[in-house]
Amino acid sequence: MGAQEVTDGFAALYGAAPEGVWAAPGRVNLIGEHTDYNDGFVMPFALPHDTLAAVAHRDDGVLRLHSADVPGGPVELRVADLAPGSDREWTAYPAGVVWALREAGHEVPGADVHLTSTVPSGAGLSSSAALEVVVALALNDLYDLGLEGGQLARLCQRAENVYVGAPTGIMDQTASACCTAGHALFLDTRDLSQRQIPFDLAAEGMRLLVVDTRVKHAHSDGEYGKRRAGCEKGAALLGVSALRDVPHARLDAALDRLGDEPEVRRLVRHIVTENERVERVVALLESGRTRAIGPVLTEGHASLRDDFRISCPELDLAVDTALAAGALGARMTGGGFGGSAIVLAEESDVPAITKSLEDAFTTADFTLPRVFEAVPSAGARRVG
Ligand code: GAF
Repeated sequence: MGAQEVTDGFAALYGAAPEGVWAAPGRVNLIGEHTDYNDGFVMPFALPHDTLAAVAHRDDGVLRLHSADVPGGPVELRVADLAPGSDREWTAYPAGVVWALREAGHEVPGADVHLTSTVPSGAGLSSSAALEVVVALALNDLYDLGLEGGQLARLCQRAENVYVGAPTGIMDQTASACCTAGHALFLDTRDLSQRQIPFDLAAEGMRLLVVDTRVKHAHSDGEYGKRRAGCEKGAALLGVSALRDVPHARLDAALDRLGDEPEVRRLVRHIVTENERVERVVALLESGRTRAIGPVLTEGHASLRDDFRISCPELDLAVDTALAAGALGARMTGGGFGGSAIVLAEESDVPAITKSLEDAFTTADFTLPRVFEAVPSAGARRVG
């Protein structure tokens, strides 16, 4: 659905034209997994899949939310009654954004919102962040709040952490708000500095595939929070404020100090090596050695599977199958426990890799994955 359809949908629903249409994308993360709540490095890029929002302001304290992708009419809420933990439905994400803006002192007296999305949900591709960011950007424009992308991302993260109750980091919202077409975003989650790294695989005869295993994942359940708590425990035992502060060169010494804590050791090893992998990928891309990032991505998968322990049989099968069929590198992407893998491949190998994935999933009696190409696309913007 494009800007015109969502505009027409808004008019049919609310009886008047919207004041504008905004878009915010999902993302894949190239490298840097679970490092964002450890003050570390990440490197996502925006997908061509967007969430669109047609929005009009209201002055009467009412927030009406509707999604073309969810059955039923608009949900009507009073902005003064918005409270963390009060909503377990999809509406918690946009309502949480309104709550976070108001809590930060911004005047948002209400809105009519009509949404639709092509970002696959539950696939580890940040459909929640796209939903938050599109609403935040629309309200920022309509109420002239003057917030820039990074500030909107932080407010959206607060909505997700406090209002929705999912203890996620800052990567997904920043990716949706700040990515640019043709680039991956190198983000330091400690000082939030950003660098846009040119990432045009097609120009070099390569492709990046997303393999959505269709195993649904969720962040508000316990496993994500357990990993986060384990990392914080590791930092406390090592006497640092975050695992970012453990240098890669001192990893062995740090692991020795955690001798009695095998689980914490594994988590620490993943975070410290993953930060180093992000730096290696940045250096390789900046020196034009794009193909050489493949093995680094694959190393990242092994670390997430064996040390961080957040992969699943479907993700491992996708990675192993793609590599056996000639991929340059492959790894799971996003929070884990299902969701998607990414595969870096020569363009000429894509048909064989796709066929191998279908065959392997059929043989394993798994639901067939959805395989599509990911082209680094634009971040959040006004489209109508
Ligand atoms: C999820 C979270 F939302 C991110 O903040 C990040 O931690 C990611 O999992 C893992 O890298 O997408």
